Amino acid sequence: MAPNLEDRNSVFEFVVRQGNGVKGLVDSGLSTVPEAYVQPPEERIDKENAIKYDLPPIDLSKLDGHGPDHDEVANQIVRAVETLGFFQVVNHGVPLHLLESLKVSAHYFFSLPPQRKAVYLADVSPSPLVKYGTSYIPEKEKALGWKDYILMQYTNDDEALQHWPQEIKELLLEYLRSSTGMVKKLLQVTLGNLGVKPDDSMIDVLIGKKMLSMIFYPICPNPDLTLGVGRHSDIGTFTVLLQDEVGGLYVKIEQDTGYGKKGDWILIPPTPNALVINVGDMLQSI
Ligand SMILES: O=C(O)CCC(=O)C(=O)O
Repeated sequence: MAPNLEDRNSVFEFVVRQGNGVKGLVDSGLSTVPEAYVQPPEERIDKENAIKYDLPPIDLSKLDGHGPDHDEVANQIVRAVETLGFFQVVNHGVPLHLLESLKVSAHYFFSLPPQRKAVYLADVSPSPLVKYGTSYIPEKEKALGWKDYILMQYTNDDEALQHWPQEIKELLLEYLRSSTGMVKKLLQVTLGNLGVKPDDSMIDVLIGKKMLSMIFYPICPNPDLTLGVGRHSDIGTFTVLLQDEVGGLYVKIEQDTGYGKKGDWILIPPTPNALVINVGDMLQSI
């Protein structure tokens, strides 16, 4: 049954506990965002004054040789890692047909009837490796997040094939393998700049736990009042993001750089065939 949109508990029960998600809320019909999703003003993004990131994506195919192109690209990566901590890459080695299929699979998964997704809600999921939900910590958040997600942890291929959602597991595994290869190259370049020549086992330790998530941001009637994923940093080395053509990824600058001043927001627009790379806390602390 559709929730009473005025009542936070009713919205919470429908969206979070029953697993209908924001997708279910939107499908049940609404013309304004329920109060439970309205972010306090200090949490909202100053989109009007955001700076549009306009550096060309870094061409990773140039890392394959040993000539001046290799060094130039390595410098671009190091500069991006040390300053904004976000950059885009093309010719990254992850097949483009795979990226397109991933977007189709994400739409497929989130368009499943709520009861098919709700089997992966944290309390009932058949595996601790797979979790479907909406806000990350809905009991604690001041405002709920305008998104639904499915998170899959990777331990090994066998467990992934056993536990990840049947219809998408092969594709997700292929993407994980392929993007991990790219992340290894990025780590070699980044650590190489610090004078470290990491071998495979050191890289594996640095990468640590691998996780894959698909996040769906349903169309929002008042996008200026809400956030999909609120302010955060990622804990690992590199996060690889595949955006669709809608966009909406903003980065806040922590200290003055060539990109802008402390406190400025930067919009990272979707770029065809590119992946977005985000430096995580672990790498930042090295
Ligand atoms: O969907 C996005 O582009 C951002 C997601 C994100 O930042 C995250 O999950 O850590």
